[in-house]
Amino acid sequence: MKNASLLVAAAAAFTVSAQTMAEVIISNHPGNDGTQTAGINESTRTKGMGFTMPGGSDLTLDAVTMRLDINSVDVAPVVEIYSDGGGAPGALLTTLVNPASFSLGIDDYAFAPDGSFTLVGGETYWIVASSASGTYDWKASSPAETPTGLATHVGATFGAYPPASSSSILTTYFVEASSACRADLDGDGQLTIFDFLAFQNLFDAGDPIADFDGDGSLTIFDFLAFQNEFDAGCE
Ligand SMILES: [Ca+2]
Ligand SMILES: [Ca+2]
Repeated sequence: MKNASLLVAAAAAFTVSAQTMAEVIISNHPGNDGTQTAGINESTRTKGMGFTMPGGSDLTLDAVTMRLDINSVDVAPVVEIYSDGGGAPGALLTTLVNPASFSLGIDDYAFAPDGSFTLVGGETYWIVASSASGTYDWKASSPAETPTGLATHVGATFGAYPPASSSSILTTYFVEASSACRADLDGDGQLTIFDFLAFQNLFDAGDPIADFDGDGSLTIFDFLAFQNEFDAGCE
């Protein structure tokens, strides 16, 4: 009984906020739903919006929220992240997961990565919207509103999939991302004693994730590096 209360006290003492709140890194949302839109269909009309990450640390993508005008409820938008191919979408990196449902009319829809997707500092990415079924409009503002934020707008494209032609229509969206928090080993968004236990398990198993000082071997210095990052918290 005494041991149990000690453990609870220890767990409470070790619990600090990991502060892994999502933040908006680029946005021209909500826009003014002007007459300009990008009409998306299954073949000839797809849309790309590109942005460059700020230099420095990597971020974990939480969601891309897009302002869409849905024309039929059985529409199946496809939203993907592409690398940069010289000012236009280059190579497909990941396909985002659609929201649970769509309803007729204009609304905001969040598309989230399937698992974890890292946005690398300084890299350029393109959001590419196409359709597996049906048509919809990705709303834009008139006059055009350039997305701004920590990330930098690099361009817009339109055309057959994947969209390669430069476009002046800047569709309405925002991207949310979080700091990658390496010390939050169990991924619950908080730094607790369970992250210490997770570290110990990884270390004991010889898992390279436990190589926190990155020297290729697991030593006491990895414990110290983990403890330092844990104490510093996550932003
Ligand atoms: Ca944790
Ligand atoms: Ca090491």
